[in-house]
Amino acid sequence: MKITAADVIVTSPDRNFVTLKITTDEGITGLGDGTLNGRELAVAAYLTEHVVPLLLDRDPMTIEDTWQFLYRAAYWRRGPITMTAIAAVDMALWDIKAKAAGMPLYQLLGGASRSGIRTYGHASGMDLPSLFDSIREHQEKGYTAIRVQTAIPGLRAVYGVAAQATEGARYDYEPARRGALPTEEDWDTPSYLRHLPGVFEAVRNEFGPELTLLHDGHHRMTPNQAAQLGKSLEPYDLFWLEDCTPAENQQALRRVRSQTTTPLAIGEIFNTVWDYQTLITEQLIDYVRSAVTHTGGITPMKKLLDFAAQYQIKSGIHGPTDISPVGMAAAMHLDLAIHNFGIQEYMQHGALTDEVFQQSYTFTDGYLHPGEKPGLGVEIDEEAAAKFPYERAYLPYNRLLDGTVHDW
Ligand code: EZ4
Ligand code: CO
Repeated sequence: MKITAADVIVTSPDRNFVTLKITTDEGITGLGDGTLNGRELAVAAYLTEHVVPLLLDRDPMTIEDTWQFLYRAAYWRRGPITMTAIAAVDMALWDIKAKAAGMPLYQLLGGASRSGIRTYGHASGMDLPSLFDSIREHQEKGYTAIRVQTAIPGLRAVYGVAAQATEGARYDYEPARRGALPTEEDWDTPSYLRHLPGVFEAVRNEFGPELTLLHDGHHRMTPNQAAQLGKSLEPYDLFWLEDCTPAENQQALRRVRSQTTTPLAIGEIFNTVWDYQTLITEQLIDYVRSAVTHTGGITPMKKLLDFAAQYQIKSGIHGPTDISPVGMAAAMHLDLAIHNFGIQEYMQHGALTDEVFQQSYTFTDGYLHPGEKPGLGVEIDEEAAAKFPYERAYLPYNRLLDGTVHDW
């Protein structure tokens, strides 16, 4: 088999997505997700200008060799643009191989290790009544695990809180906004550290001990602040505290880990196994949060998760709406196959996205399943995609009360 075409499809139903479609001389096609929120066209250009010419005439069955070739031959290694572009190729090749085998991809990854993929959704509120409503809405949709984000008194707009959107649709569905410039949010860590434990106490009192609760710190704390927060949340039995410190400094987690038993998850902005080397070998985290789309695809994610498994660290694959249905399907096939599955983030895409991407995955009683169609199980309607041209969109950013730019 030979690759005869590779096309980059940029579309913006509900939000921007970059999709690589690889076509073979035997008529089998494969799809890969190359969406990097707020920097989509950089990946599209990397693919179109630098990767597509290398793919033509290659054997699509040589997935490992193609991955190593794209990673090593570029000379310039790692980074989100490169690793997202390589991920798009890797997913598309796995899609082709599984279609050629006539099997859903999870069968090629070792077969199902469980009957369904447990998910968590995102609840948020300006105050306790609106937060409780949001949690109940998620329970009604079937979720048994819920991420809780809340407004902070005195702050105008905080990451992950729906009703604080100054413009555009529900914030918890899409932090990136279409518009000329990024939205500015504000932040004050001491106010947050004072406010958050009371919110979790109220949620526990209202919903009882069995509801699984998570929280995302979005890289905003120092190691000592994160240690304080982890300790103060211990009575509320979190499934995980996510991204408590900025991701670049792996050693920072030693301080947090030694001070609290609150489980720690990290990695949605990581893009290689090297970003986890200290975290995994020193067992400083409990969950790996990488996205298949931003970490070079299914091939390196399987290796990363197998490495983590040796240290009793589980998966918590990133699954916000900025991962396309193709990238979500790739995550689901891995989730079903690996032994050390933890939980899958699942926010659900909008109706326009579902019109462009035809999916075979299902969501029942809080569990996803990738379905039984050969390959990834997702196809793209290119005519529908063409109706939604790219629109520039930026993620927001964050300033402290004195105006200093802070981690977002
Ligand atoms: O901010 O996907 O856990 N999920 C998150 C996400 C990220 C966005 C960035 O594109 O933190 O909401
Ligand atoms: Co996060």
